[in-house]
Amino acid sequence: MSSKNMKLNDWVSEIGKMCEPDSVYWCDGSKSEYDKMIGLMIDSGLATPLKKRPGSYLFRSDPSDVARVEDRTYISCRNKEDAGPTNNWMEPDKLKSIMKDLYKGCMKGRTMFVIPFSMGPVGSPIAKIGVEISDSPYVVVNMHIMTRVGTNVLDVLGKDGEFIKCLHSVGKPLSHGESDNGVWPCAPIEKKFISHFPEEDTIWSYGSGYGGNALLGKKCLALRIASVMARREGWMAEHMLILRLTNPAGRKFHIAAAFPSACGKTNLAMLRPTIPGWKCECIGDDIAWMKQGPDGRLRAINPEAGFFGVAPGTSYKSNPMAMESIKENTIFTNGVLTDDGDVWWEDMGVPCAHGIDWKGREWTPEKGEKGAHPNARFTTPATQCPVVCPDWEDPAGVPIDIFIFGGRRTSVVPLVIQSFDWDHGVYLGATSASEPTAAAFDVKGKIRRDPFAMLPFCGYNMGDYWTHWFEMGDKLGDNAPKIFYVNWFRKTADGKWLWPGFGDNSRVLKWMCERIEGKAGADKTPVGMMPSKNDLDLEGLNMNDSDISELLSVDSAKWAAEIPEIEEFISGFGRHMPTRMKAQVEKMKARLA
Ligand code: SAT
Ligand code: MN
Repeated sequence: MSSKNMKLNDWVSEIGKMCEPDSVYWCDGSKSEYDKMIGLMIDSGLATPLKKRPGSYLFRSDPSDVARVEDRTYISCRNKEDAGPTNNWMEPDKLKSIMKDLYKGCMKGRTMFVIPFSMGPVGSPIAKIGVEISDSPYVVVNMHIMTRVGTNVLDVLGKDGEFIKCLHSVGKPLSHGESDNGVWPCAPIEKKFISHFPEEDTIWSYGSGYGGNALLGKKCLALRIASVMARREGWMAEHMLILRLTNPAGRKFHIAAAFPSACGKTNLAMLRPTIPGWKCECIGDDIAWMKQGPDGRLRAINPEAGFFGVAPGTSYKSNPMAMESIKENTIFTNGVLTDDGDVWWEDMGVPCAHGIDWKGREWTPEKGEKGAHPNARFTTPATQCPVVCPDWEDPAGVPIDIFIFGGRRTSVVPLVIQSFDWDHGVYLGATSASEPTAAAFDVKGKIRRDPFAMLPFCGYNMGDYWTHWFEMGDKLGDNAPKIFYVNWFRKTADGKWLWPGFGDNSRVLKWMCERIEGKAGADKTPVGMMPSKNDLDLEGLNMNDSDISELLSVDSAKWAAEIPEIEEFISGFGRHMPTRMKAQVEKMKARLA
C-alpha cells in the first residue's frame, strides 16, 4: 500500500532503505489491526492479558527505559541560541549523521509500521497531521488510543497536504526468525536520542520504546514541535489540562491549567466538585492547542484522544473518574501483575499481598521495594472517562475563560492569587515553581522553576516563548482569559496540610468563576488579588479560622527574599528575556517594599 501523497510515499521509501525492515505495513487504525498487534506481542512475550479487565494488557519495560530521557532530548536548529539555555542542542547535520549511523539497518527482522495520525479532531482547523514510522507494535497500539489513527487522516492529507515527520525505532534489530522473547526491546542509554528538528517539522527518536520518547504525537509533536509552529503561526501549544465547569445557573466556564509534575494535574482534569450544583467535565488532561476564534476568544482543543496517566497514586480517593476509565480496554505498563490476573500499584487504595513486580520478579510488600515503577502508566481512551465533556471533540474548540498556573509549595505561596492583569499573569506563569521532590532531577533544598510547566517541552528559546505570551495578550485584548495561580500544597509549621485538595479544589475554581462574573470579592495584596475568607465557599469544610488565615496569608518579607533568585533565573535568558518580564519584577519589588 501507499498513499496519494508523493511526499509521504517518498519519505517512507527513503526511511525503508535506511532502516531495512523485513516488511512495511500501513496502519488503518481499525480494531482488528489493534487486536493483531496485541496478538503479536502476546506471542513475543511482551503483553500479558489481564483476566480482571476486559481488553486490557500489562507490559513490562526494560529498567533502562521507564521515562522520558531529558538529557538525551535535543532541539536541533541551526542557531544554538534559538534552542535557548533550557534545551540540549546539537547542530542538525552533526546530529543527523550520528543518528543515521544508528538507524542504518536498525529495523532488520522487524516490520516498519507507517502510522498516519491526527492531533485533534480529524479536519479541525486547529488540528495537525503527523505520520509516525515505527518498528514497535507497542507504539502502534498506544498511538491508536492516544491519537486519531486511520486512513481518514490520509484522506485529509490528500495529494499535497503537509504533515509532521516522526521517525522512531526501538534500536534493537532482530536476526532472522528471532523473537523478542519477553525482553522489552530498546537500546542502551548512550544510544538513546529524542531529537527535534523544528525548522523541518521533523522528529527523530531512537533507542527507547517508552511513553513520550516513543509516542511521538505527545510531547515531541504536540508540545516541542507545535510550540515552534504556534509561535510562527500566532497560536498557543501549552502543557495544559482543559476542563468545563458549569455553575448551578447553567453557565459554562472553560479552564486551561498548567502544572509541573506531581501536582495532581490529571486529578484536577477529572475533578468531582464537592460543592452542590456545580458540574465538572474533562476535555483534556495534558495538552491544549489554542487559537483565536472568529469571535476573538481563545478556542482550545485537546490534541490527544486518550490519557497516558501515572498509575501509582491513582485510587478511588485521588481520582475516581480515572479509576472508572481504566476498567477495560486499557494498556498498563510497569504495574504489578496480581495473582488473580489484575494490575496493581502503590497507593491504589487496595492491598496486594503477592504478585509479579514490574521487573518480572515475585513480589510481596514485605520485600520493601516498590512493586510498580513510580512512573508506571495507563493508556486509556478519553471516551471511557465517565465525565468526558460531550463537546470534547468539537473541532472549533471551547472558549477559554481562565488560565491557571501552579506549583507545589509547602510555605510562602497562598491557596490562590488572581493576577492584576495579563502581563502580571505571564510573570506568574514564568516564575511558577515547586519545592523539590524525591525525583532524581530535583536538587535538594532548591526550588525548581518550571515556567508554564514547559521547561522540558518548549521547542525554542524560553525567553522568546515569554515574548510570545505577552504578544498573545496584546492580540486577545479584552477577550484574553483571566489568569490565576494556585497552591494546593501549603502546610502548617508542624507539617499538616492546610487545604483538603481533591474535590474541594472546586471551591477555589468557584471563586475564579465568580470573579469572572464580577460577583466575588478580592483584596489587593502585593502579590496579586486574593479572596478573603468570606469570598471563598468553605461551607461544610470545618476548617478553623487560624488555618484559613494562614492559607490566605502573604508574608512580604518571604516573597521579597525570593526575588534575587527570580532575577538570576530570568536573567539567564540574556537578550531573549523580554523587557516586559523585567518590568514585572520591578513592579513586584516596588509592591513588596
Ligand atoms: O512519557 S510522557 O512524556 O508521555 C509523560 C511525561 O513524562 O510527562
Ligand atoms: Mn504532561
